[in-house]
Amino acid sequence: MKKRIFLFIFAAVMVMCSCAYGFSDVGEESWYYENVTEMTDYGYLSGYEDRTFRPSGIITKAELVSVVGRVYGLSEQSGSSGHWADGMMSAALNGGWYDWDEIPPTGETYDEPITRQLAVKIVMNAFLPDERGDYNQVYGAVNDFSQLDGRYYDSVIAAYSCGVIYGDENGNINPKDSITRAEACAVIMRAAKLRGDLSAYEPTATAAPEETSAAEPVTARTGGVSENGRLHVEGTQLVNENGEAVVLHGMSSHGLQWFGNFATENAISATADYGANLFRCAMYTAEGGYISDKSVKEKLIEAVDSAIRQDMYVIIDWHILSDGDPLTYADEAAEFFAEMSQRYADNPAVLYEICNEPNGNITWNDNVKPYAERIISVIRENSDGIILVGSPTWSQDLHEAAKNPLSGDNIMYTCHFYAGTHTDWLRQRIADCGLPVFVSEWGTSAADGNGGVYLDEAQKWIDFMNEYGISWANWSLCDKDESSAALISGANAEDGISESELSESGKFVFNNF
Ligand code: IDC
Repeated sequence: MKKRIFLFIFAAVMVMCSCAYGFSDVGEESWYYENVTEMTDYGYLSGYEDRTFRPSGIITKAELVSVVGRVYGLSEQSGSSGHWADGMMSAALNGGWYDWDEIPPTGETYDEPITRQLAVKIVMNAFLPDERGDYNQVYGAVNDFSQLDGRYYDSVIAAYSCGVIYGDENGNINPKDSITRAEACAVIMRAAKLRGDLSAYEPTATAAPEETSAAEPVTARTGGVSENGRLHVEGTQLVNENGEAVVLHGMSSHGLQWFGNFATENAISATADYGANLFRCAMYTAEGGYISDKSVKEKLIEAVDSAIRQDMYVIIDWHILSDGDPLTYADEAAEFFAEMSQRYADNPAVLYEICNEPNGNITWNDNVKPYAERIISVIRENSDGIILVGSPTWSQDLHEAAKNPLSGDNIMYTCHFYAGTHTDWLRQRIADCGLPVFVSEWGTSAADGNGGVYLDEAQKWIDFMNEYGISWANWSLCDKDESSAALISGANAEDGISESELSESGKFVFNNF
């Protein structure tokens, strides 16, 4: 009964308003008149100051999600991008209306047009998540069905079957085109009405997007996964999805078994706020790491997932060190990388570093290469992602690897340096080796992680890596009392990292992201 009364008032208000405040460009005879009027009367979406609605204008991702959220009655959650739509975007993402890679929570694509297929998915997930349709029928009826990306099949089939969307005069749905404001109104209102829970139609006090969008600037992060996509190796260079050279810069964690509290989403996000587009998760095998305590894997997964949500590239590092021969735990490594590559199979963000630093009485030919061949074939069952391979002498013997390199695509060789220990000769080795090189760990200190810091030499390294387009991760994001640590003792990265919490090394490194 209550619903009926509400509906009646709703209709009366609608008629009154559409007379008094009608938009000059929304004629009563237009097919979208009713939907646009309903939407705007209730403040879910507003028109422009000049009393136009601009029905064929595009609607952005943030606008669409916000409007759906308002009609649905979604409660806002906190977000960190600084965008006006943060609250709704976080709630919608957490509610599973869309996936992180479709609209990364960092906000840089919030103001881009939304595709029709994604809009339909969000609308259906919000209002009609259980609706299904018949694949064969829709496939037969929609001419450009083949244009759809597979992940949208279910939503589009359901939406078409229950009349939330129709094809155009040619039977096309144009899934990758943008959706207009008028179309969005229609699709949202049709779905909301089909759900039939009219209580959600009650107007909220939230202002319409146009009125608030100018208020705050978007924190723009660049160089992330949404921008560069899947990575490849071309010649000696890391390139993005479009074949353009790309460089990744960021922090390595310290040992996750000790300093996992600096590999949280907030801490990782704080490095991205300074411009990092990479995070390395160092999972020690020995020294209380994975071999003796498998629970550190959960910490690693948490860190990897966090970096992914922050739109960053992320390295899964099998951090051998005191266990210098990678063959020692090759069985465990094979099992571990089988699981990780299965888990992150299609995820473009993930890079695999299969042996941090081989060292001791071992060689490339007899130890590292056979180990690498075994682990690479395990990963390749699931993923074509970038694989980083170390070399003897703590990942400095590139010249040995170069004499007998691995075969296969998307393989890079790591070179690790510490500015207080490694100088010109190691840069020369990189320049001469002819291999694709990735500096997955370096420090401003001496090789023991302490001493210095050696910023003049570190600057030479930065200049060199910039010249050669080499990606890097710096050791390490933690507050340990050693000079390579980026944070001062007692720093708290949970509420962001302030400049005063950065160590001398941290200041230098964060300035170079
Ligand atoms: C160091 C840490 C230090 C720790 C030590 C042993 O900074 O706190 O006690 O490992 O676990 C590497 C290694 C990296 C080292 C680092 C500095 O990959 O694990 O971290 N380093 O010694 N290779 C060269 C230097």
